[in-house]
Amino acid sequence: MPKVHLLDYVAGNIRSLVNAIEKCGYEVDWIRRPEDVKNAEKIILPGVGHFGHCLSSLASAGYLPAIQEHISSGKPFFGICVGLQALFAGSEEAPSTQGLNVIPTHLRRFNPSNKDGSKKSVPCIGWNDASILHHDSAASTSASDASSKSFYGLNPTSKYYYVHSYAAPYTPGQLEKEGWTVATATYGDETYVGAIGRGNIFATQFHPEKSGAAGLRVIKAFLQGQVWSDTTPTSLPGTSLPTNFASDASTNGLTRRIIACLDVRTNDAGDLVVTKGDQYDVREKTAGSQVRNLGKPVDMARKYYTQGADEVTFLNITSFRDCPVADLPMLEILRRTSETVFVPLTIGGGIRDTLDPSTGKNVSALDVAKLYFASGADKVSIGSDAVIAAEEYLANNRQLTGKTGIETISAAYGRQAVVVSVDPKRVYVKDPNDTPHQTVKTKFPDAEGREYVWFACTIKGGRETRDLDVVQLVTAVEAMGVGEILLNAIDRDGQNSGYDLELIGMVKGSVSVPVIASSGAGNPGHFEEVFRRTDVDAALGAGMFHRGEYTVAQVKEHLGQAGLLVRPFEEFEP
Ligand code: 1PR
Repeated sequence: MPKVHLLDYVAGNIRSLVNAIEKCGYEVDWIRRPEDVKNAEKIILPGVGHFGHCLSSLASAGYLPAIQEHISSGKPFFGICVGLQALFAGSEEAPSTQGLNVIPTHLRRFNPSNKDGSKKSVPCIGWNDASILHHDSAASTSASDASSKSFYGLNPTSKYYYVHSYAAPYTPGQLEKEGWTVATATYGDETYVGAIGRGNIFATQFHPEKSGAAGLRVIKAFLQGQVWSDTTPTSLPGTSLPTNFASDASTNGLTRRIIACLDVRTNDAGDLVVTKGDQYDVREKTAGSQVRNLGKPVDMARKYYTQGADEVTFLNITSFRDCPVADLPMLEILRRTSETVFVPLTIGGGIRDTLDPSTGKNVSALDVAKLYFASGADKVSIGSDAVIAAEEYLANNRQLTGKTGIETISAAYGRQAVVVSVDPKRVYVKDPNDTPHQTVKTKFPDAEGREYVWFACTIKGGRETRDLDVVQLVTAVEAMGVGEILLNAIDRDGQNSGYDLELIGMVKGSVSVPVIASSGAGNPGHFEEVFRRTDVDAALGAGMFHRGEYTVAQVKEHLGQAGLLVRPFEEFEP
């Protein structure tokens, strides 16, 4: 097998990149010391998390001169995400840290407000373009016509997975004058560099290893040294409709993100199965009340990937009882899933400081998260532990300790890698003054006619309700450094009656990090409803997919036909 060298210097999910490279028919050789760089022909520099952390790790390990030499020698170089950012002079994220300065401009943080006053979530998480090619043919030796050709496999109608808070602003003509070919993405009113290349250098701000077939094509093009090629046609899932919906302006440029969620637990026979309940009760209502078994986790994840799911989430729903360090089968599920599923994977359940029963030693939330990242997860989702941490934060006059799981994982892997999964329950009151918690007037009063509701956080899979409301929780965890909120609703779970729009509106109005709507989806129309009636960033479904009532492709087809922007369907030929 032909080889490519990967630089092994950062924390993060490198496994998916290795899997993607192997899927393209190449083998990975590791660069573990600066001296290894000179033996490499093609190098990929992956990067996750913090610009300053990445660049100072590279600098202190002595890699920067070796990388500079590799680039100037004309050998192929591919930087991914912070690996792209490393090519620039510096970043607002770490003003005192220098980049490689191959491109002498600076990266800036996204502004959460657009000039027209509309909002956008930061970090930017989701699928966007890298297709509007800006190419100065006079300055380039390549005579290709950028408008009809594909640059490193990039496609004008494909979408790519981005996750970042900082970006290289794009000024028309500036980089092209220096001979660069630039593919841009636009987030709200900010246009930035999505991919860039010149000579032997190529880099993407998006994660090609997480961008499905479209991303694998980019990796393959780099590996095969194919700079220019023909474009590949895409279509809306299930139809031949075009996929550029200029009318869907409220997404800030991102597609409507659809997530398939798999609640996983051990059944009574001891096998890990995908299960699903009503209001968090996952046992059958029949005699024997077995744990409902809806299928095998790896097979189901793969099925949803091929149907066009933009992300897959696994929630280990009984991990509060066990130590996840001892839960090797769950790690194995991640490992096997990441071999064939090239979209982001989130894993939740049991991420907290804990005791390893086999050694009697303490294991930190960060150690647990490390195991998950090393097994193929891109994000970890924290439930119960986030509630406890938020309570302590509020009791402590909003002082951060730096010691919570959210803070330690976010510091090491970047905030985009940390999700908080919220499991709220409705609590009805007659009058907002009857509770210190933030209420909303509901369209669905309870049997006693009470019209106000607050949303109480729960822990341990809804078994214990706390005196903490969702707004208190999400604002606290945002301050601690969470990157995204996965917003369940116990009352709606498994009800097939649509999402809790009142809850979603309340949470979206309180934080600027992305929010995923969860619980209650029963048909494709519910996805359309939540996207039209709230500003939510993504929508998750479980039961309706597991029971085979609808496929992910049908949801996307429905959204596309309704004029909402969805990621097109593509296939990859290795
Ligand atoms: O508390 O950090 O150990 O994490 C445990 C995780 O497991 C939490 O994210 C919690 O939400 C989840 N969990 C615990 N018990 C259950 C249960 O169902 N008994 N599942 C559970 C949560 C909610 C969603 C579900 C949506 C959509 N499941 O994952 O998929 O409600 O369902 P629908 O589309 O069928 O309506 P920790």
